[in-house]
Amino acid sequence: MSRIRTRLTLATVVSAAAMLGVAGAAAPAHAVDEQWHTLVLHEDAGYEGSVRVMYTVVSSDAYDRVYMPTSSPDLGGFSDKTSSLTNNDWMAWVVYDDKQYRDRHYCIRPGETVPNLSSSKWKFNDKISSAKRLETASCAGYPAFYSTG
Ligand SMILES: [Ca+2]
Repeated sequence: MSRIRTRLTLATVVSAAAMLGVAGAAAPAHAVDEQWHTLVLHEDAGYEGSVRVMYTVVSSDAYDRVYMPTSSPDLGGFSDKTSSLTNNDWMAWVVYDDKQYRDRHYCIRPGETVPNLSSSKWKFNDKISSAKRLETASCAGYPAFYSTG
């Protein structure tokens, strides 16, 4: 498991938020830019609406935060809400219709984005209830949103 040491300043937080257009999103006010290097679930198509970022803070103080991208077997209040997603992580992720990594699922590789899950290709809008981080950048046999070409 990778551990990422981060250092933030107010300037980097503000610029990252401005770049990502998340000033009004559900992310915590003290969100750090580096946390976006993980899987990001968006409530609306086109990467709009509130977001759920898949990470756990390992430790933090006023200036430093150590976090790890982290799987979730139950998205709780964000379950059945995701309409678009972005994988900013270095590893692939698998998103599942049911909690506990069950039922229909798709894999998203590092750098890939899915702008609208209601596409007839997947019919996966408002379905995702759990998300698992793989230990590879490839989809390793899981069905993927996109073919590798
Ligand atoms: Ca579901």
